[in-house]
Amino acid sequence: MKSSCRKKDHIILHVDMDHFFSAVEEREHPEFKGKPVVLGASPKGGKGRGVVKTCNYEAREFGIHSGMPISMAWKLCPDAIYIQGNYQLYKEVSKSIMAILRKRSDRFQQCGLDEAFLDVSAIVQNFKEAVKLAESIRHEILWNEKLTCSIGIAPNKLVAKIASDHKKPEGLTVVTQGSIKNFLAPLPVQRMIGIGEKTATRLNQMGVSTIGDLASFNASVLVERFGVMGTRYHQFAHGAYESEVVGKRRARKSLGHESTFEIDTSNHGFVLQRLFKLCRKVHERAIRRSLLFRTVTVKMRHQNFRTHTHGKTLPFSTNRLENLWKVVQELAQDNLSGYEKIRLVGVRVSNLRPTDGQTTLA
Ligand code: TTP
Ligand code: MG
Repeated sequence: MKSSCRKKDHIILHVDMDHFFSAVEEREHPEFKGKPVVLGASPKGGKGRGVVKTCNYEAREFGIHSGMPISMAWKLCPDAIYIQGNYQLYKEVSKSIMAILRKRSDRFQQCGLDEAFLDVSAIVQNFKEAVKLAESIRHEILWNEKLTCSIGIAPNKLVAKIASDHKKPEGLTVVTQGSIKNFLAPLPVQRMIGIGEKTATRLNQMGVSTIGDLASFNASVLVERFGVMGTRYHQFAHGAYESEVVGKRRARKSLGHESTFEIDTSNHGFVLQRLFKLCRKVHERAIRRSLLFRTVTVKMRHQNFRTHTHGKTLPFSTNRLENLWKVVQELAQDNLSGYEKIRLVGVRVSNLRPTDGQTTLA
C-alpha cells in the first residue's frame, strides 16, 4: 500500500514516571534500594489512619497499592520502609523532568506531577522513529534525574496513556492504529480511562469484564445504564478519542481538601473546627488561582465507612471565606445530628469561574 495517499497518523507519547514519589526517595536514600518502600500516612505500628500514596515495586509484590489504608499496608508488610514524604522535593524534581520533556516537542501537555503527553507527529516520520525518540527521552531522564519512566506510543492520547501503564516499570509499549483493537480487547475494563472500581463492578455484573466485551456490547444499553458516559465508554473501548495534546492546563472543575481524624469522633465542635481549617485551605487555593465558586460540597465518612456528600449551589459566585464557611456549617448540620462517629471530613467547591480581576463577589 502506498502510504503517501493516506493521511498521516498522529503519534502521541505518554510519559509516566515509575512509582514517582518513592523513586525520588530511593534516589535520595540509596540504602532503600531493593527494599519495599511505602509512601503515605504514618503507619503508627498498624494503628495509622489515612492511605498509601504510592509504593515501590518491591512493596507492590506484597499486594500494597496506592489508595490502600496504611493499616492494611502495615499488615501486609510491617518491615517495609514507611515515609510520609517531601512534597517540595517531588515538585522540584517534577519541574526538571517536565523541562526535559517540554523541549522535545512544543505540543506538550503536563498532567499532574509525573506524567505528560507529547504530540510528536511533526517531529518523527513513523512509529519506528517515535520509539527511538522515546528511548532517547528515557535515557535523558535517567541520566539527569536518576529516575525511570514508562512510555506509551499510540495514535491518540487515550491509547498512549493505557499503553504507558502496560509494562511498568521501565516499559515501552507501541500501539499502532492497526493494533489498537487487539491491544485493548483483552485488558480488564478498569484499565480504561474514566472507569473506576464502581463502574467496573457494574459492568462486570452486566457480563462485561474486558475492554473487548465493552466494545462489542450494545451501545444503547450502555447509554440506558450510564447516560452520556455510556456512549463515551463504547467509543473509548474502540480506541476512539478526539482530544488533542494541548499546551494549556485543562480548566479545573473543582478544588477540595479532606482530612481523616486520628480517632473517630462524635465531638461536633471538633468536627466543625476541622471543617473550618479545610475551608481556609480551599479558600486560599481559590484565591491563589483567582477562582470564584458557586457550589459547595461537604463530605463526611462515618466510622462504618458510610460516606455522605451534601452540596449546595449559591445564587451567586463568590470567593469569600465567610460565604464558604456559612454553607459548610449548614451542610454539616444534617450529618452531625446522627449518633455515628465521624472518621473523615472534606470540603470541595465547584462550578468555578475566573475572577476576571474581581477579588470578591456577593
Ligand atoms: P501515579 O503515576 O499514579 O503512580 P506512581 O508514579 O507512584 O506509580 P506508577 O509506577 O504506577 O506510575 O502517581 C504519581 C504520584 O502521585 C505518586 O508517586 C504519588 C502521587 N499520588 C498521590 O499522592 N495520591 C494518589 O492517590 C496517587 C494515585 C498518586
Ligand atoms: Mg507514575
